[in-house]
Amino acid sequence: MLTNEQVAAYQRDGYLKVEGLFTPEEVGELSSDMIRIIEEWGQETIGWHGPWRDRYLPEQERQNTKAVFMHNPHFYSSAWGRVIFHPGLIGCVQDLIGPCVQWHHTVLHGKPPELGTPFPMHQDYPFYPHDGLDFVDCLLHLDDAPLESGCLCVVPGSHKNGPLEHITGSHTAPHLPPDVYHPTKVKTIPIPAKTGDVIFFSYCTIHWSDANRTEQWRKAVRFGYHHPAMRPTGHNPNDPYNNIVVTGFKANQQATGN
Ligand SMILES: O=C(O)CCC(=O)C(=O)O
Repeated sequence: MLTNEQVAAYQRDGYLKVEGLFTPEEVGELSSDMIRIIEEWGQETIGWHGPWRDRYLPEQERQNTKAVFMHNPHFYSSAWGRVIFHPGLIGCVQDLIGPCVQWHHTVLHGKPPELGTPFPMHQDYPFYPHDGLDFVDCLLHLDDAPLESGCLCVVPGSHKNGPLEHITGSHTAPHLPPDVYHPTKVKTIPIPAKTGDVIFFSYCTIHWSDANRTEQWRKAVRFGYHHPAMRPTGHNPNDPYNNIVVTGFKANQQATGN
């Protein structure tokens, strides 16, 4: 699936864009189902709460952004159930973390036209911390995402520092302290994308995205996959931790002694 150069780039930079991984037909079915899911089950919010808004938006916009988040679209659509086994998607993840892959989540980040919400600088690690680093987030673009739509921006190589301390609490979504980590202080690389492109990134890669200031939707769906031996931190080690294995076989290390 991926070339050696692509794998090396992911390991070096902490992200990799694969263009056209999904065909127009594949995205077409997923997109039309997602639009129906949003219309029938979705809810518009302002996006992530928190004091970071003061640092990323002018005053008149701070509480006026729009977002539609949709967890588990497979609860509503079989196309979204099948896609977690998409051979191209899974083949790329296998090249990055090994032959057996466990699915963790699927979530839509929809930025509606005219002030779709921004996201502050953060790692995804604090949202779902696990005891290893082989966790790949995959952002499938259901729409074109030019710069002005608030495309994903990353800090290349930032995954190498591992998990960082975030501002957390009931008042905010986890985010990095803006006095140190802010697009005006840290160089970030925008990754404009086309419909059907997938951006793979480590859950330790620092990223953010700006508001959608276009008249078009910018819908992107994040799939999370990890090595099956990884477990969420803070859970009792004797509790089972299983989820859908999308390729390969999850060995029982205690049973096999391997
Ligand atoms: O969709 C975006 O622009 C940002 C998404 C994001 O921050 C994430 O997937 O953690």
